[in-house]
Amino acid sequence: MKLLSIIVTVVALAALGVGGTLAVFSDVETSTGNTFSAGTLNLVNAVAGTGPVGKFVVTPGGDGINGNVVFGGDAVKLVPGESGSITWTLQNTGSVPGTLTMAATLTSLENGKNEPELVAAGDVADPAGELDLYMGVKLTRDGTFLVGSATNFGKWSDLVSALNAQSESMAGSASRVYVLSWSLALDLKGVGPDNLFGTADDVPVDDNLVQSDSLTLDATFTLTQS
Ligand SMILES: [Ca+2]
Ligand SMILES: [Ca+2]
Ligand SMILES: [Ca+2]
Repeated sequence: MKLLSIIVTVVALAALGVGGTLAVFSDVETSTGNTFSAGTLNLVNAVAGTGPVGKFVVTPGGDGINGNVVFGGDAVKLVPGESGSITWTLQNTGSVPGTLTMAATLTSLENGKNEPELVAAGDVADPAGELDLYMGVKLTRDGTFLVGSATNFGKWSDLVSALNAQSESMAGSASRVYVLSWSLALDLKGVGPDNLFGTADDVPVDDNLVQSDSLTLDATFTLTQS
């Protein structure tokens, strides 16, 4: 009877796993490599230009580098009958979509008045500098006219307004190409009520009004995560 009791106890302990291993069902799954990576957003401005031979200098700009086109340097000023262009190629070189906006200002200077400008043209009490009033401009974005048309130039003030109104979505790697074309007609005129040069309502002026005048366009391009 005692021997039977011992045998039963050993069997019971074995059943509980005491003093040995017990194989059961099991399974293992993993979740390693949970990773968080920030995207990139970077605007690059490449500048190109065309103009009268020997009368323009292009600084091509780049990533973090100011670019511009200077027409009529110190020794080679512009005269009526000339034209040119500035091309801004703006690219989001990052991976994150952004919205492109612009801030543009125009500074117009008289730079003194010689006898033809002051006496013959009567540039006495006008705004400072008139070059911006009689130089026609066009602006396109990816080939679509924002100012002027295929046949007519428009006003500088409209060009500045158009730049400041830009709000363009730009996916990663996307580009926008803006082209500013300008023309100083051989016979200068005002735009007239339709705000376009080369139309019937243009207003004749004395070309000497723009002697020595200059204008500067400053533009800042901003790409913001969208
Ligand atoms: Ca002047
Ligand atoms: Ca003037
Ligand atoms: Ca007109």
